[in-house]
Amino acid sequence: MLKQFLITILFISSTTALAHSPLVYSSPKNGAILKNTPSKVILGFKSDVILTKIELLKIDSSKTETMLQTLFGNNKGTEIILEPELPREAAKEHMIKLPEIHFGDYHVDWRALSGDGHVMKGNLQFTISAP
Ligand SMILES: [Cu+2]
Repeated sequence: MLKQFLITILFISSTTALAHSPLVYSSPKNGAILKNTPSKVILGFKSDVILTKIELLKIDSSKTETMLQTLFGNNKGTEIILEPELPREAAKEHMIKLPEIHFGDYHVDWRALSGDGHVMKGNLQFTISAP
């Protein structure tokens, strides 16, 4: 399946110039403030993508970020280990199960390969409010 998809990517990228497959929706939504702990993160794209990276960080508000750390994405917080299921098959929607997480600010970084062969990346943040 993966091999087929990669062959398709090579074919498409050498013949036509398609648009990216942008993120269309997510759950939690970027900036969401949640009362309940989410059990999963859902990323929905315009068309099939292979998710190649997903990282969940709990933001440590006691650490102040320097400009360089912000730019290079270092030291944003504590990484929360997710099930190592990547790479997945190409799909429009990807669901990532979360371990039990508690109140605080969270940051999700993702990276995906779109059907036109482009690497896309993005992030979203959400907050679980204190009970
Ligand atoms: Cu593209």
